Amino acid sequence: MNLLRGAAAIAGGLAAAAVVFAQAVTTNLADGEVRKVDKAQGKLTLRHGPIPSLDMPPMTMIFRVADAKWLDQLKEGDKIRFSAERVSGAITITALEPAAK
Ligand SMILES: [Cu+2]
Repeated sequence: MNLLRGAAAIAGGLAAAAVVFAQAVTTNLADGEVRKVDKAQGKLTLRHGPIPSLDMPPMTMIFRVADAKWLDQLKEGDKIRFSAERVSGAITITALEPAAK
């Protein structure tokens, strides 16, 4: 009986973790508009909205991107949604997608 209860508790814990993860992904996406693409440096200049995960207000700034190949898909004026994290002291875009039209 104790074993069964333990298994149920673990399953419940995983379900709760999945829900929290989904919320975090949704709320961590910030809006951005591409101002400049620097493929040589692997950097992207964005005019971005608030980034709650970094406690950052809207501004225009330069980001590193986790994968420089993403820059091939982008051009000035594109609207995107993205998440950013501090990686080794540099603010880095860790995920991005085209903004829904
Ligand atoms: Cu900023």
